[in-house]
Amino acid sequence: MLKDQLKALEQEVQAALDAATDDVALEGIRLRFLGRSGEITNVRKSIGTLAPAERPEAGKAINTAAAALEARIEAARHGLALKQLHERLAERIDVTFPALPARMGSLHPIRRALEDACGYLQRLGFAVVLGNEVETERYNFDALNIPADHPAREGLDSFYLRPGVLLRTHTSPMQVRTMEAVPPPLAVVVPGKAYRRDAIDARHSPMFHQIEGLLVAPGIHLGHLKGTLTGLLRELFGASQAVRFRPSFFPFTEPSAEVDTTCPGCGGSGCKTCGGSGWIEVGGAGMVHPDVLRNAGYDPTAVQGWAFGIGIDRIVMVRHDVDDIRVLFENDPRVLATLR
Ligand code: 2NM
Repeated sequence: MLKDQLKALEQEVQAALDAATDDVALEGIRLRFLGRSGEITNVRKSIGTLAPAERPEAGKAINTAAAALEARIEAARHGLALKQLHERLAERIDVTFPALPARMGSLHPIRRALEDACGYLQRLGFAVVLGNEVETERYNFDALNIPADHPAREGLDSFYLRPGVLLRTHTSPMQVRTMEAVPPPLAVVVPGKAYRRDAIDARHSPMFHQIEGLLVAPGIHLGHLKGTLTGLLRELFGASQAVRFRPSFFPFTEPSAEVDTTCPGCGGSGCKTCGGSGWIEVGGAGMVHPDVLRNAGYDPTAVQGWAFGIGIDRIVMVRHDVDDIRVLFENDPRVLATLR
């Protein structure tokens, strides 16, 4: 009776195993027959209905049957794994299939603008020099005629590392150092980072990029400056750029001017980028102050010079139609890749 029952279970299990095609089905079978509330458990419960003398024999037979079921399921599991392995081994791998293309890096748009500007000025004969971002007050302020009580000299506007030493607020200190090191005539351009304690917003960053140019030789005048800047801005924005000077004041130049160029967004007719004026401000410029030449060891009665400083970040924003400077410093490669 019990024997027949167990025999039938074994056949049932084998039929189910023969039909199973994956591990999930096998696990289902195991639970159905050997699980806590499975068929074997049901048979075990029926032991209570037998005469006590028959019970040990019955228990043994059930254990044997359960072990046999377990073995069949395990064998089926093994057979299935082997079958899957053979299927995978029969897959063909095309070793000539082209690999995924490697993702190319690219220069940051600020770097590209710096290189475009320096490249143009180098072709005019300017030498590119780089300076340290940590400077002394003497080169950052004193040599440039910036008075001791100037607001920029207070810790409020500049990043001081210790008294007398700060992150440069412009790249001009390196121009002074170059004048000290090299006699006139001199034509240098200093690209690089500068630092001011500005709160971060869509138009300001405490770290920004500049290019400053300096030309010193006998007889140099504002006409050369305007011509050079016009050529530079045409290089950066296209052949129809014009340049406009507006009178201004800097301690290190006299006369001084703000430098505007035709708004590349509208070609001068007025748009959102230029606030309707048709012009955008790109920097400042002027004739180097005689005191600055003298401080650097040059004779202002023998040579004259002009200098300019342009903000590269603003130029990149206009060039690539970016309205928030932070986009340029967050450096999400997916965003930068769109700035062509
Ligand atoms: C500017 C505007 C005007 C400037 C002056 C000098 C130096 F070292 F020759 F005196 N370098 N750069 C200068 C002049 C910078 O930036 C808005």
